[in-house]
Parts: sequence; C-alpha cells; structure tokens
Amino acid sequence: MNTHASWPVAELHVHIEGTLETELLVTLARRNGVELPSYDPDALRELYRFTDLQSFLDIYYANLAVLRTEADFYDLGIAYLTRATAAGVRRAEIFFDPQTHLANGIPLDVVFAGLTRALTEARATLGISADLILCFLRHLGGAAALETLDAAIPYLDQFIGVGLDSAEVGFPPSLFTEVFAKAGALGLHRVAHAGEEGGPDYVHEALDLLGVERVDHGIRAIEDPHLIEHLRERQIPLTVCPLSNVCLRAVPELGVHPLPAMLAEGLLVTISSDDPAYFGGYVDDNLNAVQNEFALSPLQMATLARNSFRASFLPEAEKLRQI
Ligand code: ES4
Ligand code: ZN
Repeated sequence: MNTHASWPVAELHVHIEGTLETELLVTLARRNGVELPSYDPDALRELYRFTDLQSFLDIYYANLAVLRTEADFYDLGIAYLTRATAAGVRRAEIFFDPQTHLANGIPLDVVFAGLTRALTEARATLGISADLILCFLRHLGGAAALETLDAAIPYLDQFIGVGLDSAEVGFPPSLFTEVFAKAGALGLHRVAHAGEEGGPDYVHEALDLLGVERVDHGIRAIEDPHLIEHLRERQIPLTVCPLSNVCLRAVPELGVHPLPAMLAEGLLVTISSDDPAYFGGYVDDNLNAVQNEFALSPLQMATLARNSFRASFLPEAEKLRQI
C-alpha cells in the first residue's frame, strides 16, 4: 500500500539533462528556434518508449539541442532543484555531460555559469545542499575524456567529482584509466556507471582500474558472489535507479528487480531517479514504487534513506547531522 513519500534523502544519481521535462523542452525550443518533432508536451512524452539504453540515449541527446544559453542551464537546474526539494531531497550530487553541450557548440563557461547559478540560488532559497559531478561520455573514448577534464580545470571550484556515463557495453572502464587517475590527483571524487547493461566485470574494472568510491547502478553485481562480498565488506555504495531499470529494460519488470536481494546481502544501496523526466518519476516516486512492489518495512525505508546520506560526499560531520 502506498503510505507516504518525502523521506529526507540524498539523491546521488541524477543527470541534470535527464530532468528536462517536456514542458521546459518546448519552452526552450521556442525560445531558441530549435525544431522538435512536436510542440505538444504530452505528444513528446508519448515518444518515450524505450527498448534499451541506446534507444533512450538517442532521444535524450537529440532533445539537448534546445539548451543554448546560460539562462537555459539555469532554468533546467532550478526546475530540478525545486522539484527535488519537494521530493524530500536534502542533498543532491548532480551529473552533467559537458561533452554533449560542447558538441552542440556551447562553451563550458555557459554550462558552468548557468548550473552554478542555479545551485547557489537553490542553496540559499530552498536550503538544499547540492554539488555537480562532471561526467565523461564513454562512447567518445578516453582521449576525449582527458581533453574534457583539462578544459574543466579552470572550473575546479564548481564541481566535486567525475563520473562516467552513456553507452556502457563496448566501452569498458579500462578505456578511462588515465583520466580517472588524473581526476584523483586533482582531488576530485570518482564514480562511474557500471553493471547497468554491462556485466559484473565492468563493476570490477570500475573499482580496480578507476578507483571509484561509488558505483552507479551496479545491479548486475548481484550475478557475482565474489563481487558481492567485496562490495559488502568495503560498503561501497551502489546508486540504484529502479524506474530507470524498468524503462530501459535492464530488468523485465519491477517485481524481479534485484533490489531486495541487494539489501538482503547487506550492500550499501541507495535509491535515485537517474533521468526523471524520461523514466516516470523523481526520487520520491522511485521510493514509493519499491516500497509498494516489495512491501518494504519502515525500517527498510529508513535504511535506504540513511544509506543515501552515508553514501554521499558530504563531510562526515554533516552526514551525521542528516542521519
Ligand atoms: C544515463 Cl540511464 C543512463 N545510463 C548511462 N548513461 C546515461 N546518461 C543519462 N542517463
Ligand atoms: Zn545514470
């Protein structure tokens, strides 16, 4: 039964570009004279029927052509932070994909200026704690990732870590060893998507070769008993996104999602929304969905909420205050 949402949580796996709701998509397309397949937000949402990760990425990247100015990035950021606050999010560690915008001819300066203004304002007006994590697009390879990190060095005070996203299979973590080593040397946190569509070997590589502190998705780790033991012993967080996994068919349906097994194994699992504008829900919707599907107890829900702060990059004293 659906009881209540809005557990205070940290959201650790959300792509700001994936929070672009079709209403704002249409507004920005009109503002910037960008062509869309339709200008009806509901009709655009109807097109969101995915068969796998790539079928989603194709639409997602196409839509991002509407983001052109500092104001666009600010509007995108403030809309997410407002909705997230309503969802109970007290801390957000937000991915962004600078390479997508660079490919669209938008300089890094514009992206940082808009997003940072949104975060700064939201901290003051909404009381939400928020920071950015710069993601490399794995389909563009390791050399492009290194170039991107170098270009972002002037903005080091505007992001707290690096991540790795986009098409997983065929683009293993091993391609990104050098850029992650450099990010670590710069004092940045390191995370990576692994084990979403790729197998447990991708999770192993992300841990061993990239030195990630947290694994995004990681659901296929459940297939490898040794990996499970490693993740449990080190309490390495896994940012699980249940509605995303269903929409992209990483799992056939929510009822067979490995979340309960992961919790039973004692893994440090958190719940996030990934790309809420595309996958039918924000973090509160994801929490509600798993509570209902698996009849999770209040204690299990509290564990998920507490895990989210434990797994965050907040300073220890601040984590304890939140927990
Ligand atoms: C993503 Cl669900 C997912 N997986 C990999 N990369 C992504 N970028 C945005 N959403
Ligand atoms: Zn993701």
